[in-house]
This record gives sequence, structure tokens and C-alpha cells, in this order.
Amino acid sequence: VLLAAGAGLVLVTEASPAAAASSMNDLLPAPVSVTPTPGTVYTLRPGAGVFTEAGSAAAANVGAYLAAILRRSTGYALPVAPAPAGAPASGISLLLAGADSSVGTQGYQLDVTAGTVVIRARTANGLFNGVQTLRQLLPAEIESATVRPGPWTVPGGRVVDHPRFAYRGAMLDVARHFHPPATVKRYIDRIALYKVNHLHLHLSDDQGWRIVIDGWPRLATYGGSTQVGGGAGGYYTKAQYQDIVAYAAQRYVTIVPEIDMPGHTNAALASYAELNCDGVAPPLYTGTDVGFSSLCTTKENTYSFVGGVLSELAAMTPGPYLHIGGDEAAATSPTQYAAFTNRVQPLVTGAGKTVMGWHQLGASAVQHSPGRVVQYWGLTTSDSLVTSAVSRGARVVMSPADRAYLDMKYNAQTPLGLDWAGHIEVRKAYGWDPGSYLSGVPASAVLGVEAPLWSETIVTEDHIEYMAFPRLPAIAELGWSPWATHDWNAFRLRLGAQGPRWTVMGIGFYRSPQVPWS
Ligand code: TNX
Repeated sequence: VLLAAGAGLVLVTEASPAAAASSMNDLLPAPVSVTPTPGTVYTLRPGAGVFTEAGSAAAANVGAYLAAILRRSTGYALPVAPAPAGAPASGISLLLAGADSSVGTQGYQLDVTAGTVVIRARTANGLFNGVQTLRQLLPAEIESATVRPGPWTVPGGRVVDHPRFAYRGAMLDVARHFHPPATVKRYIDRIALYKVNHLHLHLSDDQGWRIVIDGWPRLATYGGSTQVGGGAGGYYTKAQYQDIVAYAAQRYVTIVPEIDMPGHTNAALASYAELNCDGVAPPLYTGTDVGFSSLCTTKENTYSFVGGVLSELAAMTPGPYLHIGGDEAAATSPTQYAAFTNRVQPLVTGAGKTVMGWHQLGASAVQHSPGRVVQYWGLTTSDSLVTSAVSRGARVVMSPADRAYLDMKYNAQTPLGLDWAGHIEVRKAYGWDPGSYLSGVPASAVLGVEAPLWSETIVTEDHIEYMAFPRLPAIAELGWSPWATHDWNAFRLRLGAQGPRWTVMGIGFYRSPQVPWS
């Protein structure tokens, strides 16, 4: 647009409406406590700096992460420097002292006045979570990858916040369809925005093996060479996996790697004939049936294979958990399943890790393993396998398939997804309490929640976005927010307020008719 302005001409490249201010009442997940200061606004200006707790490299890293996000859309320099002693400097401060005692290890306190934004926490993890809240308090355009005009306002007030559950998770099935490292990294960025702190990677299944294991190289090179529908598949080198792990760690996301066994193993069985009871390797598989494959539970060789795989995986995984699957082992008798699992769990602990697995691991014939976590994916609100595991000391991650499965269709018209657990609209994804969902499982036994995205029909990153948004934020809120804040009518408004943010970020989300998208 060319505008005549006095003697000269001014080139205006884009119509740039002022960025709309955000509200403290629109935060998602809902915080423990929000106290707005009506009439007070902080405005981020070109000369602002980011000041981080002096002497803390971790706080400096969170500051650098925040500054990098803010620089893209504001165009400001936003230098990161150690916080001066005394009163917080004008600008944004990330401090490791003075937070309300309620914030614990993951929580934070955020204070916004006319001259300062101060995030206080006991850990850098808490600062990181406070930074996610600050992002949501800035206008949606703050997420733009290119410079925008602002103004960059933050509503005044105080947020004091901490999570209800320690574990908020998402799962990506990279086995049915392979998803490259760049896609996984972007998913990590997006889940972190909603304070999700675990990414479970389903690294092996009948259709593909997606991680290099040096002792068994054909797992990746042959077992990873296809996928559902017969495409080229793919796998992560160890360097790529470790790069994903490091990228996640910088965002306070723990990678939970899964090698599913004894079922869901056709890709491994096809790669090595000796893993089969009859010594004959089956062909690679590109369909979507489940329950037909099994490692040979009676062969000694199977256990040196599993031990080798798990120790290589443990060596490149800093997080505490190795997920050993254990679901849908329909080709294995219950006795053999228990015998197998009772030998595999000690291989996990022997590698220095804690067992995680689907809730079938709770069978009474499968022993407890110290600290183990079972992941519930059933369709009912009482489950004897889970109660058996819990009675012996296990904790539970809740992923009920008819609530938390991001691969279920929203409705009959949804082009992607499956429907064996029903259709899951946003209200259904949101409308349950992880702390009281399973009878006989007290909230104290619930470690958290996880939203799995199985990928039989999920081929591209666009597909991931469409199925995860807006349901992933619903599950994230169930994991983070106090149950007292649970309210569908309030939630749908807050969810709708995220729409412009996703549009700016280029996230192609499902515009649920249940949500008033703003
Ligand atoms: C069941 S849930 C499975 C997966 C499928 C998924 C599809 C679970 C532990 N196993 O093998 O991909 O359903 O929704």
C-alpha cells in the first residue's frame, strides 16, 4: 500500500492492526491461583532485557530460550544477563529465590507490574513453566516467526501455580508411520507450551523398528525399511535420537522410549530369523492388524536380544523410564507372557531404569518391579490388572482410550483416525478426572496423564496437528490444573482463546464446533 505522507511517500508493507491483549483469565492449563491487577499493564519495549538468577546456568538457559522466542516477533535485541542484586531490574527477571513455598519443584510465581515481569521458582524447570505462562499473557502474535508491530502488553497481576500431577505426557507412534526428527522436535515445542513434560516415543511395532541398535543392526536397516501402507519408513540414528533427547531436555521434556514386547514385534522378527521359535523370519508387515506377533519367550537368545536392546537404549536415555509395552500380546499365552515379563523387568532395572508398560503388565503373575508405572488404556472405569499392580506399589499413568487417545476420530466425518474406542470430541476428552476415574485407584497412585497418538492413519505433520489440537491441551489441563478449576464452560472459552495463537504458529487445528474460537 502506498500512502501519500506530506512531501514524501511512505511504503506500508502490510496492514498491521494492533495486537490484541491477552487476559490472565485465559491461561491454559488453568493455574492454581490468578490475581489480576486491574488497570496495570506491562509493555515489553525495544530496550528491555532478560535477567536471570546470577550463578545459575540453568536459569540462564531458560532466559536464552525465552529471549529467542520473543526476538522473532518483536525484533528487539533482548539481551540476557545475570540479574543484579536487590530489587528486580526493569524488564523480565527469572529468579530462583523468593517464590511462594507452594510452588514445589515444577511450579512458579509470576508477578507483572507496570515496570517489571518477575518469574520466581525453586528450580529452572519451574522458571520454564512460568515462561510458558508469560507467552500466553502476551498477544498471540508473539508466536510469529516474523517481526510484528505489537504492542507487546502483559496484563498486570500475580499467578501462583504448580501441577496437580508430576507426569503430563504425550505419545507419538513413530512405528506405524515414521516421523522425522524435525517433526518430533516441533511436537516437543508444542506440547511444552501446555506444560506437558514427557514425550513417549513408540519406537517399535509390527510395521517398523525406528532406532539403531548397534548389536542388532538389521532392526533399523531392514526392520525400519517400511511402514503402514508400504512407504519407505525410516529410523533414528543414535545421534539423531540423542539430539531429540537433548532438545527435549532443554524444554524440560523427558523422553520415554518404548520398545513394545513380546507382541507388536514383527519388524524385529522379520529382521532376525533366530528370534522366531521356528527359526523362520516372517515377511515385513505393512497392514494394521494387531496381536499376531510374538518374540519367542522360550528361547534363551530372546533374552540376550532384549537385554542388549534395553542396555543400548538405557545408555542414550537420561530419563528414568524404559517403556516395555506389553499390550495386546495375543500370540503369547498368559503363562508365557508372565514368564517373559518377569525376565525382562529385571533387565530394565539392571540397566539402571524404571519399568513402564501398558497396564497388561499388572497381571498378578507378573511381579512388581521397584517404582514401576503402568499405563492404563482401557475403556472401563474399573480394571483388575491396574488395581493388582497398584496394590503392589505401582503407580498409574492414565490414558483411557475413549478419552485420551488422540488417534480417535472427533466424529464420523473426521477424515483421519480410528474409531474402535469411539469418537472423541473435545468435551469428552476434557470431561473426566484422572484422580478418581478408576475405582480402587486413589489419586495418590496416579502419577499423571498421557495423550497417545497412534499413527496407523497419521502420515504427515499436518495430520499430527489436526488430531492433537485442540485435544492435547485438554489432556494437558487435566494433568496440570487443580480439580477445583475443572469447568467445561470456562475451559471452552480459554481453549477458544488459543485459536489465534495456533493460527499464528501455523498449527492446522480442528475447529471443533463445541468451542467458541476467537
Ligand atoms: C491399541 S492401545 C494399541 C495400538 C494401536 C491402537 C490404535 C495399545 C496399547 N495398543 O497398537 O495402535 O490401539 O488406536
